[in-house]
Amino acid sequence: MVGLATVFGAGGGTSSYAEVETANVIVLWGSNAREAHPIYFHHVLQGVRNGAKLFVVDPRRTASAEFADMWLGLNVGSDIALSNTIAREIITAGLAHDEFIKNGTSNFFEYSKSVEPWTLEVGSRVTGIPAEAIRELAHAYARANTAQLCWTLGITEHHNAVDNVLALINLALLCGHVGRTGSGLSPLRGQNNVQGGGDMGALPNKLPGFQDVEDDVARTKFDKKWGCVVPPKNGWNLTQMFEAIERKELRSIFVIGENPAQSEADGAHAVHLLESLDFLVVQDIFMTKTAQLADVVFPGSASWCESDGTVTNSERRVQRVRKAIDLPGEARDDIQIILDLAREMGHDWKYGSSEEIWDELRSLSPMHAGMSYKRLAELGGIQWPCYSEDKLEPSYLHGRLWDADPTKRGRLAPFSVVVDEPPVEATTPEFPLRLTTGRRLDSYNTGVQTRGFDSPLRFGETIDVSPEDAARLEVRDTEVVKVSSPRGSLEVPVRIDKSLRPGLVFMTMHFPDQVDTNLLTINANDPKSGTAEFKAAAVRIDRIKQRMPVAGE
Ligand SMILES: Nc1nc2c(c(=O)[nH]1)N[C@H]1C(S)=C(S)[C@@H](COP(=O)(O)OP(=O)(O)OC[C@H]3O[C@@H](n4cnc5c(=O)[nH]c(N)nc54)[C@H](O)[C@@H]3O)O[C@H]1N2
Ligand SMILES: Nc1nc2c(c(=O)[nH]1)N[C@H]1C(S)=C(S)[C@@H](COP(=O)(O)OP(=O)(O)OC[C@H]3O[C@@H](n4cnc5c(=O)[nH]c(N)nc54)[C@H](O)[C@@H]3O)O[C@H]1N2
Ligand SMILES: [Mo]
Repeated sequence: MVGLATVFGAGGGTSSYAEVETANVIVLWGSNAREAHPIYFHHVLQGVRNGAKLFVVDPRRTASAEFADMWLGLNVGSDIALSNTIAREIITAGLAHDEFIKNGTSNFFEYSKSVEPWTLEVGSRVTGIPAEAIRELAHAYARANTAQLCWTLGITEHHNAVDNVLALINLALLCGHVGRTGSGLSPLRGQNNVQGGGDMGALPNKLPGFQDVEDDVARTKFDKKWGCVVPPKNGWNLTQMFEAIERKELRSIFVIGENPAQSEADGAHAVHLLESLDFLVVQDIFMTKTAQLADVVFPGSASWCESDGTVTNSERRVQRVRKAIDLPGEARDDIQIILDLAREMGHDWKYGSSEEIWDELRSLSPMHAGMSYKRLAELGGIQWPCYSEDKLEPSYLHGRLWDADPTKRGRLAPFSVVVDEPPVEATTPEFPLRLTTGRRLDSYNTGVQTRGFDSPLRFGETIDVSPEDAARLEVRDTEVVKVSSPRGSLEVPVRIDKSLRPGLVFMTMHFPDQVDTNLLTINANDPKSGTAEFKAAAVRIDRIKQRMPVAGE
């Protein structure tokens, strides 16, 4: 969100799902949508059936890559090098969109100078991708009439996450692939409502509707409505909170719907910090590992199918959700628990229904003003922005940048000079393997919601290793090995996997009770967005015992 907000002023994907189905070129960059966003991937496949060329940029030959016209298997953390190389190739081949660059963007000169050293040869050496493949992606993307650039954590879970995103935005600006039907930039969101959470102000520097906390005019609107004084300074993001606990500046935390004891990088350290708090409150639908550390647990808040309200997806579409089943036992809606707490703190906020809360939001957040419950139901969801009840805005954002009238273009979109930087932790002779972590189709995050029932799909944690590394280490499929990083070690079975290149190993974070992957990950993060470098740690694999010779071997 930070990268998009920096360039365009709004932290949301610029296109709609329907546009993906009509694009000529689709690039999945650091996204394994086949496994992590299967619904979105259906739209991608529809696009492919309609003739789109699909490129996948990922260190692993993922399930998504199996459907691609071309897979670009880059070295972990070399995305800026790749983007800068593509940009230079587009510029030198005369394929840049000169008219859009002139009318809709700024800072092109500085940017074009900065990518000058990134010849195909240099780019190929740094990324590990053959020069010809880089050239092919560059030409296809630049020549396409419409193109979609989609990314997720392969881009954002790095210490230079924001620069990585800016590097991708540069390519869209260079080719005019933003601000018009069919072309756009799509960061795919993690949860069904993570976009909505941000839109509603669950960010340390934003009020609902992306209004700045530090904007006095915006903030006092909320002061008035809520009858209290909203703190006038930006708060801390998750990573900054953990740093503040370490400095003993933050002494209590209220966690709602998150399991940081198992999802934070460098897990042993994170648990130690949670234990050091004076007061920890957890509100969750399950008794998580974080809840077990808490002083107070609010159990049984309602899950999404038991509650009434809205969710907002990756294409900024606000949709109604309705209670499908009654709350079990004494479970209560999250909002009711929060309202009770507010009352104890002296604020008797009365809302008769989720619609009343929504209408209050509409009165405070201009980008939601036109979305009444009635209209949301009639239209099956509405994308933001939607300023008035009698109008719909285009399905894509930033069309102003193409306006024939220069006075209507607003702030032009700046190119960003971005510098290639390797991951914080280099591989060394002691820790010679690059560990990257991520997801599998049949499990979800820390497993809280996907364990605990019988499923034929579910399998436990493994460390996925290339056939070459397995042979070198003399480890067999399913053999339990010891994996160590500078922060800790664990034992896990090997899975020999052809999708990995030598030197790269992969684990998920889905089975932390069995194998706590985050004992290995590094506590480095992007100072601008706070995202941790989950995608790059250095590890070693040791055999636990001498293998017994097998008869006949
Ligand atoms: N089945 C399932 N679906 C999920 C989730 C789940 O747990 N399970 N979680 C949800 C959540 S919270 C999120 S945020 C999303 C995440 O969705 P994704 O981001 O698609 O999932 P990941 O597997 O974490 O990472 C994506 C890819 O990044 C690649 N990658 C690693 N390092 C690099 C790099 O340096 N450069 C590039 N270009 N790529 C790299 C990995 O190989 C991986 O294939 O998924 C959501 N959907
Ligand atoms: N190694 C490694 N670690 C990672 C990542 C990675 O790629 N690699 N990815 C990171 C990312 S992108 C993410 S998003 C995090 C995810 O990390 P978390 O968000 O900490 O993990 P979840 O398992 O999704 O936890 C969600 C919690 O919300 C609860 N919950 C669900 N519905 C409701 C509800 O309606 N009300 C309430 N009160 N609670 C509810 C669930 O029971 C669960 O305990 O992990 C991060 N950690
Ligand atoms: Mo996520």
